Amino acid sequence: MIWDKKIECATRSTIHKIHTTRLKKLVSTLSKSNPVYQQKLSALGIKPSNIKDITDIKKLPFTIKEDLRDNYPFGLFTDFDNTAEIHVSSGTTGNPTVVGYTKDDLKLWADVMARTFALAGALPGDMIQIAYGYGLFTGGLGAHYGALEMGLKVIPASSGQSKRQLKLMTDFKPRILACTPSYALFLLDEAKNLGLDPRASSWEIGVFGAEPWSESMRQQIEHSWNMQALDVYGLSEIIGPGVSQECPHKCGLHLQWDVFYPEVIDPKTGEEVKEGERGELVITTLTKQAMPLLRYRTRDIVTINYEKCICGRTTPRISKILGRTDDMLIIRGINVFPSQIEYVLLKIEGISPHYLLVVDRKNNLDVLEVWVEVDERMFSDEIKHLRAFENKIKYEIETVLGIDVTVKLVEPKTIERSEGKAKRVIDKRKI
Ligand code: DLL
Repeated sequence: MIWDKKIECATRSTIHKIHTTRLKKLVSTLSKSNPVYQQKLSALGIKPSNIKDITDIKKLPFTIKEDLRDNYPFGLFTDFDNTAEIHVSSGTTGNPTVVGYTKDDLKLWADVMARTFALAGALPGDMIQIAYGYGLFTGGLGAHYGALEMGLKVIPASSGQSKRQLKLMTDFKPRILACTPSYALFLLDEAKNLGLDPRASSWEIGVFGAEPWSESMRQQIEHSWNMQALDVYGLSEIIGPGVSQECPHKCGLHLQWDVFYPEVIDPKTGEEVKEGERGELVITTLTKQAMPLLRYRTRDIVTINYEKCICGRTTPRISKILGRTDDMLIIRGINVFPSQIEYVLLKIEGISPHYLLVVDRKNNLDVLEVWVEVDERMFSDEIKHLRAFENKIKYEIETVLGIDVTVKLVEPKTIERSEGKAKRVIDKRKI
């Protein structure tokens, strides 16, 4: 399947029926096959027979990232026996967030990613360079499955190795580039260093996402590379990339709502906001099997628009991500929670519980510096011991985060104390 006109251009009443049938089935499955959901539903006195219409979704409990953490690793799975693939993304403390797919889920992923590429203007037979990371991150493989489904020619370049990326582009002439927007900008500097003319590149379409980016970044990418830069949004818990994607009209990201039912709520009250108002995006996966999620609170702030788009699709469109309701940072496309770093630091002896994360963007690449205050006893140690200590902390943090960090040990009482909520992050990036 390339794109699904019947679904993507369906009338409201058709979609309403699909939503209702699917929600009923989902609630029935959850109440039969998952103890965590059984408990959540029975705490609210909800039985599957109470669900008569999709609007009844409001009666159902939310699911949050902490539910995944508390039931690590597979407690939220409903069909572990038929699980075929497992990915992880960042958790808030020691353990990562685990997500799983049955073979049918992988087919769903391929389908929604094929719709994604079609939205961006890709045509079967086009060549795509996928420079999202392959592996546990959902970016690379999700894009890969969708590209195969659509009949694209795939270059599975994965992330990094910029010179090689540019050589692949120059020699093979792919029409589409899929990577984080900051990497598209980073490649620009590399191209200039190599004496290439970026405006002459073969890339015509960019499918860029996994991190926030502004209109000014879009303009810079489009102008410098002479290409269309389109936004793709998704999150591992829901499926990975493939939740929503801009079409070339660039008036919001079309959300695949026949399978990912959206609500936009006031994060404080949990009530739905009016159409067009900012709120937290909540998604229910209506058809996933291995690990479906009920009313999952994404923590991403958006607005939503249900009007038909100029492109003809009737799928609702979310705005670009306008912020987060928590303190998650995205550094080089990787989600980082300050609490993950705190968790590591608190287990190391010789440091005080005061730290500061300084994030910056140098040559279009995110860098993270972790300032750690050592205690008095440690501070009086020899310099060589301090270096070894710095390396130990660096190693521990990098093992959990999966990205390079610089650790800077600072003297006791250097990091500013706050009377209110401690300030743990200085983000100097101008996105
Ligand atoms: O980033 C999935 C993905 C891969 C999306 C490739 C697009 C392209 P996670 O690692 O679980 O999954 O991170 C999900 O990243 O909740 C957002 O806060 C943020 N995010 C993802 N796409 C965008 C975007 C993938 N286009 C988290 N704009 C989400 C802003 C984004 N933020």
